[in-house]
Amino acid sequence: MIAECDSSPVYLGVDFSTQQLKVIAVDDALQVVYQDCVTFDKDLPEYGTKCGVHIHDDNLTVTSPVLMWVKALDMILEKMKSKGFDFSHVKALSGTGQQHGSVYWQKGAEHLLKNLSSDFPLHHLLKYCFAIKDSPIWMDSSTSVECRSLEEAVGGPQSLADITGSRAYERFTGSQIAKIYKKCPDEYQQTERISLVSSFAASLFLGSYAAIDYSDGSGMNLMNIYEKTWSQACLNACATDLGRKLGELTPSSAVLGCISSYYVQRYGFPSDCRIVAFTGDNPASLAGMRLKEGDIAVSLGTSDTIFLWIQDPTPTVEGHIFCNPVDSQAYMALICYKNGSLTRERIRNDCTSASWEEFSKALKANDAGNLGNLGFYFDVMEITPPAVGVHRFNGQNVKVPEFPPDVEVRALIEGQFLAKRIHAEKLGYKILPETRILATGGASSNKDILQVLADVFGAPVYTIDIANSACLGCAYRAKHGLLAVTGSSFSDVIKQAKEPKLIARPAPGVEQIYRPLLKRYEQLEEKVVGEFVQ
Ligand code: XUL
Repeated sequence: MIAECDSSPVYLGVDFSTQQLKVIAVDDALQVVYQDCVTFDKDLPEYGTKCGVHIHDDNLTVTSPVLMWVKALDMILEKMKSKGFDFSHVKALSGTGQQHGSVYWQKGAEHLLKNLSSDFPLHHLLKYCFAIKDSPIWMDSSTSVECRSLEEAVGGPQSLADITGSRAYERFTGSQIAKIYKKCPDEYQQTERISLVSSFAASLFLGSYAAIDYSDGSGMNLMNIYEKTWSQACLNACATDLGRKLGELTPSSAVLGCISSYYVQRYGFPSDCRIVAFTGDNPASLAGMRLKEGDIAVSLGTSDTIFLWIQDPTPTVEGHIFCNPVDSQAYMALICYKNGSLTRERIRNDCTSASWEEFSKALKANDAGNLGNLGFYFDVMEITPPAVGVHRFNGQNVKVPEFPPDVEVRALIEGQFLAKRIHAEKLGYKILPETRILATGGASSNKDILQVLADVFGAPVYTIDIANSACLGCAYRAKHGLLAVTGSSFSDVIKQAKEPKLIARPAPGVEQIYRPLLKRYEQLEEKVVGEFVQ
């Protein structure tokens, strides 16, 4: 699709996600007029990533090459240009990135960013700009030691959650920075700015360092989520001179400035194209799905997440509270699961000759409840609950070594959704008659998977047309950022956007099947975690 050749405004959203760089353009009526992507493994094979990442030998450290992200940006803009995308209509641009990952800009990098020559691609110009070439990302779980010392420094896990919205998590940026400070002191010394993936991407467009926004900043274990300032106690516990290296924080809908002249000269963006603060992918998804209080979002991507809109948060040691990206008075609660689409793909390959069609058939081969068989599929160390391995139980709660392929497929999908409902209810979420489940992410295009979601939650499931709600949310946020200065709220701005549509209703009678299964699953989960702890 090519943007119309009239003078109507266009808003751009970009998403630096784990496996791809994506872009969506919407017109003034918020209809999608262009979509594109660059897939890291396929389009940038020279970086040797698998699913966009490098898993190191310890199986705990996970990084992505920062220059790969920069080159992906060159590539996608060139692609858009060669397809005739008219950049001159882009009034505002915003974006998002996988949460928690960090980028370490070398001393002198901002000077280079401010003086980019439009004759060269960015990955040439920024080649020597990074003190750490492999950025730690959200899949990393190598920082348990740093987590414990951060919690101890502020009085324990609950105290840290009371300040930052979460107890210490390995992937959160504070502990990641603490590890780099300890293990690579010279590189840390050489770093003049630390960005999140989102603010790093915003910096590329801005041509200077972009501030970290409140919502993505909540995923660092470093920010006081009520005061929206860095917590000095948390900063001190992680590294010296950290406040200066992180820079200021900013509201998620703030206009950061105009686009760098590099993009004006090289691609024809208008020089007054506004850059609206970038944010994390889950907050951006909340915007793209038009989530309201009472809804629950279920995102089925590389990571699975569930999130809710909340007004008065009470952080606990399970799950996270982030500042809300579209309403500065509100918050969002989130739980993240590492074993999402990669585990679904693995089971699809093992059980159904690598076809989603076959996977759907297998899913439908058994009735709701899977004859009492339940499974836990943690190919990699899970976050909630902290456990690893595959654990299968028959209807008598006896551990079994394997299931027939059909049973395995249903056990995986039912298990993933039972876990999500149990954990959401532990966060205080109540399923009411008006509850809507908003599904997004790659697997949300599979109606059979969404039917199981509706059945397990006992609530209707809705989707939006665009599976990448994070990227779409940023195109919406770009327009909102531009209008927010005149007092428009996000909900006013998105009135014109398409409403989510109903995909699945719970089948009659399933409630009676899943109610006892939820209890059993919860008890078995405790058993699995107990085994792991011993
Ligand atoms: C959320 C999380 C992941 C990443 C990658 O806490 O770690 O969802 O944002 O998508």
